[in-house]
Amino acid sequence: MIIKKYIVNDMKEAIIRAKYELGKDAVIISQRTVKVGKWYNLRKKKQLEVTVAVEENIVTKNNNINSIQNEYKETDMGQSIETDFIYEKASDIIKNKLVSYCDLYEIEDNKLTIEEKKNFLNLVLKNNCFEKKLELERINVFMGPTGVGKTTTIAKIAAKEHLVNKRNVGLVTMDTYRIGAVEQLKTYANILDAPFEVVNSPDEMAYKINKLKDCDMILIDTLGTSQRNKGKLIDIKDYLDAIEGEFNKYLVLSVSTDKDTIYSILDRYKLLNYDGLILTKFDEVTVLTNFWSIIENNTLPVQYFCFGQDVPDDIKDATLENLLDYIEENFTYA
Ligand SMILES: Nc1nc2c(ncn2[C@@H]2O[C@H](COP(=O)(O)OP(=O)(O)OP(=O)(O)O)[C@@H](O)[C@H]2O)c(=O)[nH]1
Ligand SMILES: [Mg+2]
Repeated sequence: MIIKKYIVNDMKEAIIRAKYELGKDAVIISQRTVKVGKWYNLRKKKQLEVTVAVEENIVTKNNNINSIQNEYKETDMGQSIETDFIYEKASDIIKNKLVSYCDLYEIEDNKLTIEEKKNFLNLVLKNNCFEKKLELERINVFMGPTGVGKTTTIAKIAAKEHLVNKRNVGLVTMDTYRIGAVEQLKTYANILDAPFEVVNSPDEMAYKINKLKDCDMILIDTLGTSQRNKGKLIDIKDYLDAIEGEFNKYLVLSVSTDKDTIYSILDRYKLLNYDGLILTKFDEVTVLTNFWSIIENNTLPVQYFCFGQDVPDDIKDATLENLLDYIEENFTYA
C-alpha cells in the first residue's frame, strides 16, 4: 500500500493530483484542514491535507491531465467526500437557506464550492447576532435559568475588566435565595479586591448601587430561576425596576440546554426585557444543534461565549471570528 499526503486548496485539486501521480485507483482515506491563517479571511486561505492510498501493484502513473479532469467531472467522488466541516454541522434551517440562495442565483446546491459554502455561512451568521454588540453600560445585570453559569461568567468578566482594562469593578448580588450564592460571588470579589454588596430587597437596590459610586463598572448577579416560574421572574423584575438609570440586561444561556427549552427561555424571559445574550458551556456539548437553534431564533446581540469553568480564561467576545475559530478548533470531524 502506498500512502501519500497532499496539501491542497480543495478536494478537486487533491483528486487530480492523486490520480495523476498514483493512478485512477487511488482512494482518499482521510482529509483534515490545516491551519494556515483563518479561512474566512479571503486573502489567507486555509488548506486541506488529504491522505490518499493505493495498492502498490496498481500504481499507474497517468500523464494526461485533461483526461483526469474530465474523469473528475464525471464521477461523484468530490460530492461523496465530506465537504466542509462547519457547513456539515450547520442546522437544516441554515442549509435550507443555502438552497433558497442557490435557487435565487440558479445554481445547484452541490455545485457550490467549499469556499462558496463557507462564504454563505459567513453571510448567514453575519446577518445575525454576532455582528451586533451592546454598548457597554456601567451597570450590567446577568439573569437566566439555574446553573447556566451566571455567577462564573460575572467572575470572568470582572477579572478581565479588572486585570486587562484596569477598571474598578464592583460586584452585587441579589441572590439571597440559594444557600452559598452570596459566598460564591463574595469569594471572587475578595480575590479581585473588588467592592461587594448584597441587596436583600428591591428597596435596598438604589442605596447599595450608590455605595459603589466610585466603580467604573458594576456587575449584578441574580438568582437563577426556571423560565416557567413566573412568580420568581416577577420578583427579579421588582429588583431591576429599582435600578436607576441605564443598564444592560444579559440573558445567560447554556448551549447544552435542549432547543425546545431554549425557545421557551428566550420567550418567557422577555418579561425581564433582556438586551443581549451570553452563551455558556460550549465545552460540554458534542453537537451544535442547540447553538444553531439559538442563533436562528434570536436577533439580539450575543456579547460573550464561555467554554469552561476557568476564571478568567474560558470566555471570549462572541465575535463571528472568535466563534468560528472555536468551533473549528474544538469540534472534530465526525
Ligand atoms: N463546563 C462549563 N462549566 C461552566 C461554564 N460556566 C460555568 N460553569 C460551571 O457551571 C456550574 C454552575 O455555575 P454558576 O456560575 O454557579 O451558575 P449560576 O447560573 O450562577 O447558577 P445559579 O446561581 O445556581 O442559578 C459551576 O460548576 C461552573 O463552574 C462553562 O462555560 N463550561
Ligand atoms: Mg449564581
